[in-house]
Amino acid sequence: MGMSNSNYKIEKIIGKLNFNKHPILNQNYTTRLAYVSFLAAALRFGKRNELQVNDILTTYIHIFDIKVTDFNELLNIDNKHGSDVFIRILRLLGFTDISERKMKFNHSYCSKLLLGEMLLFDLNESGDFFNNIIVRLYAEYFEIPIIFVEHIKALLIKMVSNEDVKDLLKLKKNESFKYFFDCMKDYRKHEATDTINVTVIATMSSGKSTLLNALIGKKKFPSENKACTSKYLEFKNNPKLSRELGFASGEHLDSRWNISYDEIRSWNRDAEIDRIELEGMMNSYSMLKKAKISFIDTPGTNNSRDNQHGVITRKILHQRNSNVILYILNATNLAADDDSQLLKEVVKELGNQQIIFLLNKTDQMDLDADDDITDSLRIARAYVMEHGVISPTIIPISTYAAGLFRYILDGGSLTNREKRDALALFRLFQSPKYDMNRYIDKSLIKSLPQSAINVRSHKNIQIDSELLSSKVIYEAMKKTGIHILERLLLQISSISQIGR
Ligand SMILES: Nc1nc2c(ncn2[C@@H]2O[C@H](COP(=O)(O)OP(=O)(O)O)[C@@H](O)[C@H]2O)c(=O)[nH]1
Ligand SMILES: [Mg+2]
Repeated sequence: MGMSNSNYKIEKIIGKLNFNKHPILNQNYTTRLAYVSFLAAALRFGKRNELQVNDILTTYIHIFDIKVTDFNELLNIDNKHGSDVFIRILRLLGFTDISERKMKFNHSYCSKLLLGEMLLFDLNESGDFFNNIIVRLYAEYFEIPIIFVEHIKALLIKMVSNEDVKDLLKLKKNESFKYFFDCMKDYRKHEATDTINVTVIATMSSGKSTLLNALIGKKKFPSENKACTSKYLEFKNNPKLSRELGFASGEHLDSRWNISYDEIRSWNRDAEIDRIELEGMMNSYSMLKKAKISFIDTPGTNNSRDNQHGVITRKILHQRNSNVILYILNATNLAADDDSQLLKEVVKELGNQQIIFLLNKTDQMDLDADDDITDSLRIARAYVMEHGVISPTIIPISTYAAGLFRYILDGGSLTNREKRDALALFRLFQSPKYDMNRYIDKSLIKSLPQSAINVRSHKNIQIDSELLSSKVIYEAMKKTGIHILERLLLQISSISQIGR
């Protein structure tokens, strides 16, 4: 059973709730295990597919600190035998005197909370419940009166539709639901704060996805040569979220509480998905990691085989929703026809959006031979100004090097090819000529916020046969241009936050 439009929005709310303060965390191990086991039984009989169920349970097991072996044993119980399942769960948990334990569980704080949690997972946007058989049997088995079940349902509906339930929560019988309410409140507060929207625009293969990955400091945006992105893809930074959420929409709806890069890639290839939203934490070395900031990748406009790309990009441009547009110019191929066409469209739709130009792939320039960044910047500047941009900010950058250095710092894994490239780029950026800071207006650099990240406690990191100190990698990262960009973005985000 898949997701439908009627529960996609609810799915998003539940997915974003922070379960790190779950009241069950104060209970002993057996109770926590019992709680997850009952929840697992309900989820497996609910509206979610197996992947989604396993994904949700992984989160609970992790947060509740449950041993995977214990949990697997419980999962082997099949659900076909109705309420028998509860007896088996209790027995497996070592409750020999079942009826006594049943009474205890029934009168505990947990049983009602659990019922509420099972119902929450069962709720549809229209205020209906999926009518999960396990939830019904659970209420029967633990002798929870129908009236109380209905009462909880009504309370949950009110909570998710943001109605005032403060008075209801004062009632003793509802006290366990205060936790849901607090989670929901935190979620709403986070959603209500303004976000800085950063949109990346450039022609195909200029390094849009590579840049976004470098800024986030994690591999999130697929950079694929063949199936290049033809979707709206957004990453929202959420510093409080310890999981990585993914939501796909279009003909095919899907969601994950812990999304993997492989899953993002397969969504990206899925023709029935046209929008992917990711939410999680940025790299721990990022200066923007505490900002409410969101990054949007666009497919560009110049794919002759797929004009859908142009449609999506123009739509985003036309909405003028971005605070900042990052426009990537290719240092090795400046002022191509395609680019000129795209830049014209961007300038036309700029409005109040701030634009920052990036001269990318500077690592591919041979600065020991004839290439010269100062020259390229001059040409780029003239080119951009010809298109009507007055005094443009252009930052030379190597997004590929920046990304690799940041993944290494954050303990991310690299492919063999990336390791090889990282070592070569690391050597390249030792040369002062490749320090991008040299090519940027000194007064601009001085006006930017300083790095608050302190790499005092540096560690040694092994890459192939070489051992490098994190401090040295951090210094190399600063030369790639990414650091200037993030400082600039931090400045913009703090100014627009003050302005509100
Ligand atoms: N050497 C080098 N390669 C880069 C850089 N940025 C991107 N690339 C490569 O250019 C190709 C296209 O990058 P991608 O991010 O997928 O471009 P997009 O189509 O604009 O999203 C990939 O092979 C990247 O590895 C860079 O700064 N230096
Ligand atoms: Mg791309």
